[in-house]
Amino acid sequence: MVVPTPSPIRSKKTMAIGIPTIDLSNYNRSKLSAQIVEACEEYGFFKVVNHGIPKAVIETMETQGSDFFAKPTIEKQRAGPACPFGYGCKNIGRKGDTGELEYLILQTNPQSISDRSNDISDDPTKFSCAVNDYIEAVKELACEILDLLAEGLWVSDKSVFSRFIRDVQSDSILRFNHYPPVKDIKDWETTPKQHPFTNNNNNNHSRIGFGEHSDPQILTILRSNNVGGLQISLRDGLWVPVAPDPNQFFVMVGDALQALTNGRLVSVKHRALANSVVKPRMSMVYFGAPPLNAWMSPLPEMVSPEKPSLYKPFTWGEYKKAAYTTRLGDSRLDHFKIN
Ligand code: GA4
Repeated sequence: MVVPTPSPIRSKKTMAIGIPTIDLSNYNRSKLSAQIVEACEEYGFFKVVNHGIPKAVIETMETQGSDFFAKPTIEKQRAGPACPFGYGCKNIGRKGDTGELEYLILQTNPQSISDRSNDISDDPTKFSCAVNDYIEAVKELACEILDLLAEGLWVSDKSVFSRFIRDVQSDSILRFNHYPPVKDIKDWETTPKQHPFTNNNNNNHSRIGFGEHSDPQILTILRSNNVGGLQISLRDGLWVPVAPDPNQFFVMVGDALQALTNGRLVSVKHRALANSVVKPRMSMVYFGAPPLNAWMSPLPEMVSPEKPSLYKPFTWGEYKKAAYTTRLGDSRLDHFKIN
């Protein structure tokens, strides 16, 4: 059973529902795996509690992120531009998308973190240690969830998903997003073009922190401070705010997992709105990805005469390359669909 959150979300077509919450301390493994599959089929999104990641690992990492964003712009720019790794401000991707945020994107292998840490922190060793510890912890969490998913889907090879992100060549990344508070909310309320819930993230004055998109990778593990802003899109198109919870993690299905499961699990469309509160929102996001040469063809168990393959086989490298030619809000997987 998926545990509903205390304040139910009401959607046009559905009854009272909540964002699914998965308790990883549930000793009944088959029940747990069934819950995770259900959440990934229905929402492509869930919150995980009792995840076992020490608070100190999360807080040390948060301090590193906050210290970096507190630096003067000129210093932060030493870690940029983000092409695609490093510090970036407002520009997202290569096709002109923008958002009200600044960010830092890192490759997850220890060597590349160490190489970049001099431009990011005044104490590069401390920075590298904090980031490596955090990555190890969230990678393990992602692998545990992926193994449970494989079990719940009755796939014969239980490590089929987690092996991709455990691979030394894994293309996984880590991203800090920093959303400064929006100064004068009244401006948007009086100007029709700048409606708060616009989806047009090309508008420089829009309230969009990070526009609507699905993540291209396999699985995303997101943690934020206690400032809200994240919203997910339900199947019927309704946008639902996700209450922030600094002690827990949010998990998102990415496009690659949707392809591997032949569309049984769905990648979730999500976005982040800028906030009017005084405190900035900061999220730390791990994107678990396969090696560039790994094939993302639907697993044999997910294909049958009744459910033929929905997607042409592609490597992660091909998908990633194609993703960078799209706008943020595009449905990228559609390009790989078999008619
Ligand atoms: C979305 C998920 C990750 O944040 C990201 C993003 C990347 C970027 O910001 O450079 C992309 C976006 C993300 C998907 C489509 C392309 C690439 C911006 C963009 C328009 C780092 C990623 O891997 O894909």
